[in-house]
Amino acid sequence: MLVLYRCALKDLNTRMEILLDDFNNRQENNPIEHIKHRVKSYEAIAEKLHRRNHPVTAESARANLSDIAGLRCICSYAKDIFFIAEVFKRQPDMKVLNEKNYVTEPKPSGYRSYHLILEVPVYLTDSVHHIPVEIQIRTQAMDFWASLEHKIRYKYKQGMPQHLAEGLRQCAVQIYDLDERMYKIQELIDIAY
Ligand code: 0O2
Repeated sequence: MLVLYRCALKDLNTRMEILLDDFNNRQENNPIEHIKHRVKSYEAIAEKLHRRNHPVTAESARANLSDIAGLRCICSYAKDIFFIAEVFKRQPDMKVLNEKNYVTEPKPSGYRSYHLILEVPVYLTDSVHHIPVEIQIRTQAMDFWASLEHKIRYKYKQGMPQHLAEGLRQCAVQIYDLDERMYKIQELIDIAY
């Protein structure tokens, strides 16, 4: 089953790389800093199904999980996030299954990111499969916060102590402020040159 998810991810990754080439060709400011992708491990799939009280089977994973294949696109500035999301939403052979804007509406934890679940067509020798892939689009600063918060949260299986959660929320606010200040500096440079 995971072969199909790997194929869908390859397709989406190639589309991202084509965009990168296109930006470089046009000699425009490249909004993409880097791209990461992964197929969830069997263990992580089983753990998530179990945690959500779903049967731990391949069929159940297909039906209940939309992030078996995941791609993360790291952008320079927050405004680039919406631009990249629109570029993908416009591609006519993919369907948007779900969209979550945690950039302007962060989660209570402080988490900011834009999530798109896209259905990617995978053409095999004798069949076509429509496979969901989760794209997370965020800035480097948002990514820095999310990966550290994820590691810290993982350590506290029974729930993070309140003071740490509050500390992380404050860091998320400061990080968003930093993103905006860096963008303002970039705008000044754009005006000057
Ligand atoms: P992991 O270990 O990263 O895979 P869904 O997962 O779509 O069925 P949910 O939780 O409503 O259900 O989706 P949502 O909110 O879009 O979150 C999906 C993923 O976003 C999570 O996957 C995390 O990777 C990331 N995420 C969401 N909230 C937070 C947060 O508060 N902190 C951090 N660091 N990451 C977050 P998983 O499966 O929960 O985890």
